[in-house]
Amino acid sequence: MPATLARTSAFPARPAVYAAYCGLALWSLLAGSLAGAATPEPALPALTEPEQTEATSVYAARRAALMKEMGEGVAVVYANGQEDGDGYRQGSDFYYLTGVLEEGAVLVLAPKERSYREFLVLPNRDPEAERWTGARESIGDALRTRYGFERILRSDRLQGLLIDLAARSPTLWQVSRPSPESKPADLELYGQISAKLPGVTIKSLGWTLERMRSRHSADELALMQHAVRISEAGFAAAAPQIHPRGFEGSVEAEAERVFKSSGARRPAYASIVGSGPNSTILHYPRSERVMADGELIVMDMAAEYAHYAADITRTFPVSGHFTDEQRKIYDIVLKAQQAAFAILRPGVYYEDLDRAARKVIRDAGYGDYFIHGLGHFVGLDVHDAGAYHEPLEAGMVITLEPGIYIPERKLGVRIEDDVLITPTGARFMTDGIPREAEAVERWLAEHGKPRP
Ligand SMILES: [Mn+2]
Repeated sequence: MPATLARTSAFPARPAVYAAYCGLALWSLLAGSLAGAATPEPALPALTEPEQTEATSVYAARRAALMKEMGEGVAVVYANGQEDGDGYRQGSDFYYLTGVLEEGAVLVLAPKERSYREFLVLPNRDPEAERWTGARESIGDALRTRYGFERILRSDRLQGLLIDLAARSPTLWQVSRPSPESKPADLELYGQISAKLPGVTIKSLGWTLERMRSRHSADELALMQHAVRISEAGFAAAAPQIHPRGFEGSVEAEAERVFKSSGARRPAYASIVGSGPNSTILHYPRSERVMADGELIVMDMAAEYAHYAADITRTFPVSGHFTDEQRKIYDIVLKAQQAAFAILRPGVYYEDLDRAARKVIRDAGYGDYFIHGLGHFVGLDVHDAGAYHEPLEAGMVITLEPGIYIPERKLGVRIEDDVLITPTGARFMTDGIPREAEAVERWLAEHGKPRP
């Protein structure tokens, strides 16, 4: 899914080595090449069902790492989730640090405390509301074990807790990056606390959490790879719906059916399925057009599995074969993606990739038709957290999604893949659906509707 890119940098880079990840990646690369076969699929971590969360120790380790960066003071992270068509979706910063899916929850961290440094604050119980949305547990050992917190309090004690902690270590940390859309509940609370407790300072942790989130563990990468595989299965299931007189909605419905029946809770974003003139609309939301012979169809659709997103776009000819004009544009877009991939390795900056891809499209004469950024980080969110102004590192996953959109020709092409940065270069995680034009035509002949 294309993202609008307007990002600024204010904080310096901080190097980090993820030895465990690198060791594993190296091992799988070696194992793959020695066997002369493709790299084996990474093993999925054990998940707690039905929530699809990882072990509580995973989230505890992340909180410990964040507290190490804080050093002192207090941090509050609000759950900040949102309702979507598939129910409540937990805010990703909060989820990353807790694995807790309750609405209205708050995390409090206080690294200088002697005994209890982390607190989970949950809304008061409401028996009448719970008749509608499901029963919630009372606070007790069972809940403390399930969430991995020694201290769980109710929301009415949040202010008192903060005053207590901030009086002993008077720095209040903004952990989540501010976004133009969101209301900064943490800063509002900090304002209330500092009004009662003179001498308290409010500071930003900068890009610390964004960096942590973008440096994926081996388990996270395995979950994302699985989200990719489910998504690819969705494309294959949707292929027979691509034909003259086919319906965009059937393509979308088949793909999403496979996402959900394969264990995805929801699509990672609202599917974009646009044929003909709709192929040039970046976020075409309706999927209600009947395709015609000689058109292209852009399909930007992927699953979220165990809270992790995939993000894939393919552009296919409705008839099964590209016209000469379509093929020309398609090959330019593919070449732009290949140009970015060719220079991708640890230490490269995102904007260098963008420039490399953009040069290919501009040199071909279509610079004004590539109107979005080259890509974005992928992780818990489809447009994930990450420090775009710092060099890329092994273990990060980004999309490469160049596109050319020519409304006057009713012709749009986008090719989007999820790419893992490895210690020595990069690897396509989305290697299950072809990209080369001829391979696309062969794949459609194999997976699509039988044609006369
Ligand atoms: Mn995307």
